[in-house]
Amino acid sequence: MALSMRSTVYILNKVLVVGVLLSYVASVDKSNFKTCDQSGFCKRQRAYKPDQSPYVALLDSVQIEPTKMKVQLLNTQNQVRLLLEVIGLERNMARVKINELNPIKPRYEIPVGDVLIGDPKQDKIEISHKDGGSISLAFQSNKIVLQSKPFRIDFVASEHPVVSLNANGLLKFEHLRLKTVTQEEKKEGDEKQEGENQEGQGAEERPEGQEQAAEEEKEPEAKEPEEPDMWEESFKGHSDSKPNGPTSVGIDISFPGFEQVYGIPEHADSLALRSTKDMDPYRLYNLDVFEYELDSPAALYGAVPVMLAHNEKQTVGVFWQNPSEAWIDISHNLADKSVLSKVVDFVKGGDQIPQVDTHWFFESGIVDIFIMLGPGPADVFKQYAALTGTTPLPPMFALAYHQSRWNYNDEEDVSNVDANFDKHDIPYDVIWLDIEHTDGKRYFTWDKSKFPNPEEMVRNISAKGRKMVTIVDPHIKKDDHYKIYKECRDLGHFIKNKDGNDYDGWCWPGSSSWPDFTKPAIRQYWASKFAVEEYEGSTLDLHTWNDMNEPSVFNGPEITMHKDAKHDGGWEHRDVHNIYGMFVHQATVEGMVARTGGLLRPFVLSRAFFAGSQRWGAVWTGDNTGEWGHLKVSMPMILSLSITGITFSGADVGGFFKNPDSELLTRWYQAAAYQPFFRAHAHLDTRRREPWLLPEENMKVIRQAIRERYALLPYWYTLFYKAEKDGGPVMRPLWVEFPSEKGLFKEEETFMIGDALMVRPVTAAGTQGVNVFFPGGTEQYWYDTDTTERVFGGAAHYVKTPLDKIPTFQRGGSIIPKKERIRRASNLGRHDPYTLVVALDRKGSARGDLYIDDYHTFHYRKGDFIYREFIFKDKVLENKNGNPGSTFTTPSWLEKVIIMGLSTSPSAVTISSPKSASTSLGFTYDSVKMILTIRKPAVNIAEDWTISIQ
Ligand code: NBV
Repeated sequence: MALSMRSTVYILNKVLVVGVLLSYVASVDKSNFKTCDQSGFCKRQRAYKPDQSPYVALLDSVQIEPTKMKVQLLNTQNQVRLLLEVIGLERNMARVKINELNPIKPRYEIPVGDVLIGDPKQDKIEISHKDGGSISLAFQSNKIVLQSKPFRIDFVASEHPVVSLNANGLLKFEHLRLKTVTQEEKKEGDEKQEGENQEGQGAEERPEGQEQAAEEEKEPEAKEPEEPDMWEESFKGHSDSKPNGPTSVGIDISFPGFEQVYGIPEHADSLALRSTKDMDPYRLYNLDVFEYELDSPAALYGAVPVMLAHNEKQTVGVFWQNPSEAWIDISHNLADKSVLSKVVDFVKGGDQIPQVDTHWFFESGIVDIFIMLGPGPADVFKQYAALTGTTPLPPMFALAYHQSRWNYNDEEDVSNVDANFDKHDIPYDVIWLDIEHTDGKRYFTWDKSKFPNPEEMVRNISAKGRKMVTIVDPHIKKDDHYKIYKECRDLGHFIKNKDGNDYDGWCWPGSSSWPDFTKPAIRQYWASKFAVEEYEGSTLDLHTWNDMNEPSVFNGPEITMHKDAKHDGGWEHRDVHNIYGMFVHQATVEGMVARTGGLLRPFVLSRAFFAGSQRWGAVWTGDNTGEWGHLKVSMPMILSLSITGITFSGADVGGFFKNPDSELLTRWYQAAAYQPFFRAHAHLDTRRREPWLLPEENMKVIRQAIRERYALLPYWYTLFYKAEKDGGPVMRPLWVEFPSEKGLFKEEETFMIGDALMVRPVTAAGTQGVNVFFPGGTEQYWYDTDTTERVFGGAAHYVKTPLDKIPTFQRGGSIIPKKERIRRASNLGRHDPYTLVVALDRKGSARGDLYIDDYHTFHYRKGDFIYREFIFKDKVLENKNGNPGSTFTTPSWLEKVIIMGLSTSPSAVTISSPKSASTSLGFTYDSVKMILTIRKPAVNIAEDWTISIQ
């Protein structure tokens, strides 16, 4: 009997999904992903090595405006002219844009507001010198030197050249051109065109409204050498039609005086980026890579085209705003000082300086590079934050522990897992439901056989102060009975294929289409679906997880969308690929905010990301594996994200694939308790691994690690509050805190949480102890947070690591606020008392701060929060108000003060405040450990008081 169309589709669907599942069992199938050699533009750009750049800056074309210089660049080989704009920006930044002077049609630029939070504030630039071959511009205390022939630009900060563009002459701008058509192609084309005209669609659609302009501005066509894959290329049976031909843009960016560069996530690789001389370049192309490889420059789920360079004296950064596919080559070299003599007079030192040379190439768009001149790491973070924004303070529960797996099967499973946390006295805040909770992977729906009463289930969870998260992916099942599908189809909300029909691909639900999130109206549509009335079974305690938003397309080229698919405005998917996932995240967050009328802070986790994703919340490092190497790489991966603005990130605890043994899982919990986003998650096929399923010893250690995370939540929360203000990372590489210590520049196993806590998680099996280097020089004290033992900086020390040990050290000179009463969920401890842990420095001083608000609303933006500053000096601890205008109050009081490093036994401890006279406090002093514990000061944490030690 012949199968009906519907059942054939169903079977095909199943086969494909099973196929995909099976492929997850083996490690990455590299053949699914392009090497540079298999990518037309990468190959062309990487091979480009002219003796000398053919570009000349035409100095007689210079136009100078108060904040901007415009000059034409001539490619002396093909006579095509480009327009260079150099723009001075406030806060030690500059912007360099290069586009075609007369493109035959516009090239893609991201609308202001999507990545840039606004038009960056421009600042004065002035010509300070001009001769026949160069122009120098002064801005703030910096200098920009443009040399004409060959064209290059150098940025000089504090008399040092720090960033150079085109110093290696690799600018290669593939201008838009018309295809030279052979007679045969013409005939084929005419026939095709005829067919399309009948359907009323043009294959080579231009961005709307641009046709006329393009006609008028046509440049005389330059004869360019044609290469086979310029107008069409194929990969594994997928052909990419490339109607615009070659459109890539590349240039070299050098960092004179630097030995290390960082950033350009996401790669499963080291924090300090490696030379790519003997491998492929680092690639930025949002991809769903199963069982990704370690120590690899291969692309992963997200892309942030931001690179930092750091040396003992200076930190700089570059951000290339372009969401098309990119590859970046890196080499560590020595540069002749003489080359830079035009730029700056070097007075002392040898003839050569270290230099990192990088070479960037994007598939389309323009050159739009922001140069951030620091001078310190914190300045670069602020500069980048001024461009692309910061992470809004998450609701408190988001910083607590999350329990996930693919899948918690039904309501009973959820309720058992929830109850087991209580039974085993392990706190947790959020339980997650993966794709199986839906009705056939139709997002915003429930599988009613497993989840008959979703709203009640969510309410049962939230009654305990906890939250739930459900997954909502952007692939929409093609099913006429599925509301979201029907609406999107009827409203024309789907991305189109190259022929203008709704793009169609395979994903979890089978045949699917993808809403065009690049269009604001479609984001609004999507956002409206999160309204509680729209999303059946949801409550305000249900939050969201966006997965597969690279987008992942099982049967697409490289498991993603065809590059010739069409977006709003006629742009190709090629132009916007890396930003698509961020728009999904944004639309979801906007929906979560809108459903509460702007009252409650949202929480949305996304797998794909781009520059600016930090504004929408958390990301994670995708489908890692339950192996030690993956635990280890989570540190550099999160650090790379942190320093490029993405503050709130984490890795699946335990590893997504495979079954970690108890030791690995335990060590993973310990590490992740000190990473910003803390969630256990696992593949459908893995054994259950909730903490109580482990041997008792491991369970206890995991419980302890999670409880320690909860105790430190006031510190994490304060750090996130500050990160929203200044864009600084919460989890930081050591060099960020100790910028002049060269020995730390490659360190990635030990890191800082804020400026007060140093952590060195165990990341190898059977580790009996680790050597930890303590930075800050011999003047710097550190205190082991378990033993309170004091360690001197400037040396490495061996720290024993029995299973229950997480090497964690508080920096002398800091004060950390904690809550030592651990509740079942963070929200239940909102009004609990605080403990202050004071770690004295060599002078007997310390400082710290504490941020408090209602944990979940946006009221803090109106000033409804408490910010206290704690200063310990001359044996007096003072609590000062850092937000005097606020009327926000808390019943929380001060339960305990622990002072580490106090060398003399006190005779008395008293507390006084403007409101009450001095009273004595009880205390104990341990003269061996030099620890003073002051018990029950019992004053409100948010009042002015001083504690004095006599
Ligand atoms: O939705 C299923 C999984 C999810 O659990 C995981 O966290 C994502 O990264 N998802 C990927 C799709 C399939 C993975 C094999």
